[in-house]
Amino acid sequence: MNITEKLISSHLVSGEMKTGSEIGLRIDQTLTQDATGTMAYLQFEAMGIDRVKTERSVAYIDHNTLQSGFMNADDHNYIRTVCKKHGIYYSRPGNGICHQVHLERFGKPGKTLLGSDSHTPTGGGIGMLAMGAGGLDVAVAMGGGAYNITMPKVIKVELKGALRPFVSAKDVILEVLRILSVKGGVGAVIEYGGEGVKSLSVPERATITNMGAELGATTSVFPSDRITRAFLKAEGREEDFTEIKADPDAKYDKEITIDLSALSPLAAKPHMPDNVEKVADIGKIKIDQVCIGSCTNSSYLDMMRVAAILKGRTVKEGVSLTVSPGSKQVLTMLAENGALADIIAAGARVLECACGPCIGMGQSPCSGGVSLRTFNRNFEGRSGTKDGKIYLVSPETAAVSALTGVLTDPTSAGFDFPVIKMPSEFLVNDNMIDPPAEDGSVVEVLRGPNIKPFPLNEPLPERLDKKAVLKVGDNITTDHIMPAGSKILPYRSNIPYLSQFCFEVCDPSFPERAKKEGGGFIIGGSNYGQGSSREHAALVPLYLGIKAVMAVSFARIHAANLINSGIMPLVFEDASDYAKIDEGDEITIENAPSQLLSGVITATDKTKGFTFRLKADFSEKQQKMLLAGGLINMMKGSN
Ligand code: MIC
Ligand code: SF4
Repeated sequence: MNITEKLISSHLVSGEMKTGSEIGLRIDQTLTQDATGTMAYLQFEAMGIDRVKTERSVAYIDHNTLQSGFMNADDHNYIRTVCKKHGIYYSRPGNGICHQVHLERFGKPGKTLLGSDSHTPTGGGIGMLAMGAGGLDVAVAMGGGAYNITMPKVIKVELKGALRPFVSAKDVILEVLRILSVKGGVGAVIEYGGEGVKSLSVPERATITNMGAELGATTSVFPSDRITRAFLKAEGREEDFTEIKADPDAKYDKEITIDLSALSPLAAKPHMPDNVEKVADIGKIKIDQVCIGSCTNSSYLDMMRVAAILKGRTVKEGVSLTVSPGSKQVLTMLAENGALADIIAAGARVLECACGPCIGMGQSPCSGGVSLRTFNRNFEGRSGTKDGKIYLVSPETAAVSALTGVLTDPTSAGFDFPVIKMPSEFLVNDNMIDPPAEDGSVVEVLRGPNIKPFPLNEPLPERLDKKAVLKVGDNITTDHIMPAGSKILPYRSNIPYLSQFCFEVCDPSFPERAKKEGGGFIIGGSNYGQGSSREHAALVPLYLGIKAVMAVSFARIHAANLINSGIMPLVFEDASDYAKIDEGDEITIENAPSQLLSGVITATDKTKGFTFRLKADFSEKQQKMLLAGGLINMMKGSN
């Protein structure tokens, strides 16, 4: 067996390990963050379960830490108290980004982790089967329920050689994105192997599995070996180590080889993570901003390299450099060894240990500004500046460029390469992680006025007769569907308010139109819903009356979120039908429930006078959910 098969078989509770069939997995650990967590815990409460049934569940506060107004602070209090009551550990604001802290303090090789954030595969860096999901699926897992996925294919990435100085783990995942594209991982787990693995530390592996989310993959995973053991030992928890490796005769559906020693510094150009080119080939474009941090590149190793490059130098005039260390552990260690002083002295603007600019929480670049970021997403508008040009690069490229003022290939800029060793002991202090109460019944859950009930759908009607209220193109991200950023994120627990901003980047008139028409259908191209796990990208369309999304193809987590919300993700049987339908067309689906059960839906475009077929390729459980109008309705119905 390969690693993926080993992890799946040891957690399989239903289904067969046959590529493409539905399987149910036992979930050992869960994580939530605050932008998706409020909804997940409201849903968990609605299930009426007293205490989580997982081995470890943790809630992190890292996204909504800009508290302009009472909303975020109210949500933090809600999450804090709901955790205390129901057996969940609570990582306070300031303690760090969920994925970084989870890797440091809780991740265990061989375990499954389900997180309400698409970058949960970071845990694959330590040999976990770590997957992102919508909040509702995480709530079900906290209640002891299985997580259902389609048995993935396994793509092996064979790593050879070792990275040259100034070429880093970020360049490895950018290379994988260049080869496979943002759709290349759909339905697959990306499994790393080969001699080259031995040259990568756990944080470097985690950078690679983290940004594997941008491939659309179910997850990515590395073996758990002596390097993993050393990392866990340095975190004071060697007892959590288990070795996990692929059998010598393991089989894969596809293999690609990357020679680490042949890689050069790369950048993903605006506005897609797979729009990758060599930094040297893009040329010395003038830059306005550099942001270093995010769950992809904020480890101790990354920050130490950045500090060493900046040491004794000054950020170029006209460039704003921000640095956000990934966790309190990282920041404290930098403070104690003096590296933080080097970062500050060079002129960096040090931000708190949180997502910050990555999710548009401040630090939007200037009009048309060029911003180099060590993050994982450069979707249009995500930075908060619609015409901002975001390039995704390694910390080394970012730091060197901040000094030169232009995009610079760090391998040929005349800098000495800082050799940084992984510490044999990290500074462990869990004083910002609050354990749950022994007796939850005495805890009162605090609910501020910002927390509104979540919307519920209705059972699927016999006949749907609605307009195509919106038509969009390929690779629509959840940032298009439900933008984030500092103005909107505080309302993640207020769906009616959020709904005003649905599809704002594509068509600001959409919410009004959808309301006026009493909802309708969305027509999408390929890879509809890629990116984040935010179920708000399904809950808001549900609130606006969307009954189905008809697309050429869907991203995994978003399709699952739509189904959980009772919205049908339907795939054009003949992709050329996409072009024939225009926004505003009247579309009818007769006998919707029985057609759904048959696996194919025939719809009529009354405006154009033609019929077309849509694949309704759902498991039995998903069919039930769609008929009932979503997971919560289905669960209520079966009680
Ligand atoms: C993101 O990077 O887009 C986020 C914000 O972390 C999301 C979750 C969210 O929208 O709350 C993700 O990646 O799932
Ligand atoms: Fe936070 Fe950005 Fe990572 Fe999402 S991608 S979890 S916003 S740091």
